[in-house]
Amino acid sequence: MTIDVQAISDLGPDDRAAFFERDAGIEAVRGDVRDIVDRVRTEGDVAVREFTSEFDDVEVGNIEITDECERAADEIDDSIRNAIETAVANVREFHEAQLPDDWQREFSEGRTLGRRFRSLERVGVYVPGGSAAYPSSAIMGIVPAVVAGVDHVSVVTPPADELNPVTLAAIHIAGADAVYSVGGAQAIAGLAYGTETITSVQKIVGPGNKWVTAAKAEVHGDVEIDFLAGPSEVVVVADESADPALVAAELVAQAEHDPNASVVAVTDDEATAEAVAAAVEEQVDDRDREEIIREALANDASGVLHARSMSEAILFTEAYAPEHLSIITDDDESILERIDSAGSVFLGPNTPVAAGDYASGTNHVLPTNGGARVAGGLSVETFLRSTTVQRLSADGLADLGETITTLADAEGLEAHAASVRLRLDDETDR
Ligand code: HSO
Ligand code: ZN
Repeated sequence: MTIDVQAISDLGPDDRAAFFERDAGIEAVRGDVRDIVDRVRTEGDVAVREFTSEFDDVEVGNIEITDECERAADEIDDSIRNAIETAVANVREFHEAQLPDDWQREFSEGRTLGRRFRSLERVGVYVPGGSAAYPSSAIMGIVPAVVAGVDHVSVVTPPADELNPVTLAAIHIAGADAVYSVGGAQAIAGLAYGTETITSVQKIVGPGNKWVTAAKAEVHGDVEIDFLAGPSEVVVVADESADPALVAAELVAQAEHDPNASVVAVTDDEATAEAVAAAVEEQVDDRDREEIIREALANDASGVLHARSMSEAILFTEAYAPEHLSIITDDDESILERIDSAGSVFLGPNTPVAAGDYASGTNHVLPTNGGARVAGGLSVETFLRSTTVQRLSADGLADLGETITTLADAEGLEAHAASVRLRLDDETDR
């Protein structure tokens, strides 16, 4: 069998750990990445060119390729241009709906508090290249930044003898301000610290390979990052009403991303479990990326699991905290109600994960490796900072005076208390 069928109740501690403790596999490259980052930080463009020659085997001419992207957008086939524009429009619309309003409210008499939101000024988006050139990831990283109002969006994407024109066009159409032909850890270091050519940024977002991810971990602290994203994951929760071919297609689709992808189907119906595994077997042969898919399906963190009840399936899913969760059951909404940890959820048989990967409007840059237990994916908020604002009237301060001075005195911060008493005394003098 291409993919294992197992009962959840038969999983031993090691099997469970394989499912629940996925990791981005960056530790092994941390040392090398630190050296690359240090050299780009101190030597700038010279180091960028040298690493590009060493790792990408490209002697890069101009590091900046902003104009090439504009040209690619002009020259691209209409059908591709239209598809990019539709995807951009849907992603823009969904992210515009996320824009928070500034607000102020009087919580009690004379005590007005509020929040305001302002965009970051300069951000960097990593757009993967190579065998996994993803124009869609350009859209997912750039559009929310533009919607948030970021002044300057820089993009880095790995060089190649022939850059992928669709990726370049998508970068331009999504609205990037500057584009650089550099990838890997050297690109992250360039964005973090700036070089003669590359403008430094305040925050770096976007998925990449383990070098990119390790570099994001390395520079974090000097710059903000979104999160450390690993290989793609999907969990499909299915019941006996699900068409096994659709469930299988979801597993096979995300498996084609990466030999380390993890793909899981969980069902409370044993016959469905067997049918899903059989459908996977049947579909894999027809796929272009069969080899990658087979490797991903054979992962310890991939499988078709049979649960004794839907509750057991839900508990498993919750513990797994998948990047993508597809629910193909009779009562998908009630199952959704019981799940808190998932990056993005796809409800019903007509909602393939590929819809969110490309064009429905939600973001596909999502937390992996259980990150969904504590955080969500890219959104407009990724590119905003918040500020709190307050005003007290004389009466508002008088009402709070005792509370503030009591706590300040208890902390031994007499000057804090004095700053309040001074105002209260002033008030009684008047
Ligand atoms: N499923 C990937 C995103 C993607 N799929 C790009 C196709 N292209 C990670 O969410
Ligand atoms: Zn995908």
